[in-house]
Amino acid sequence: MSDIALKPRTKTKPKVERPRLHKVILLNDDFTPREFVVTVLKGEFRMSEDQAYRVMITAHRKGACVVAVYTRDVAETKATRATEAGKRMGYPLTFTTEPEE
Ligand code: TYC
Repeated sequence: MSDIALKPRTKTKPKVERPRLHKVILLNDDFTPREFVVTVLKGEFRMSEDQAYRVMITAHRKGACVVAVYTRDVAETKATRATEAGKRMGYPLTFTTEPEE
């Protein structure tokens, strides 16, 4: 009997992909005061007055604006906190998240 040692023909592919990033998106509404939107953007997303104003006015004019991208957990936590800040004041202010392509 011949003992032929065969090499295993499977290869393990190292998986080193970066986690997908998720966008936080600000939605426009007719009720939340502009200044409040700016305050929430500054507080939750560490934006300057100028950056926050630009994001707010873009959402106001176009209906929505991407605020920032984060890993999924961070995006969801920030969107929830920012939406709740509006809810506490009785505003319908809404932040959503979606994965980047
Ligand atoms: N549209 C609001 C107003 O005219 C202001 C606003 C801007 C609200 C952006 C939400 O995401 C928003 N008072």
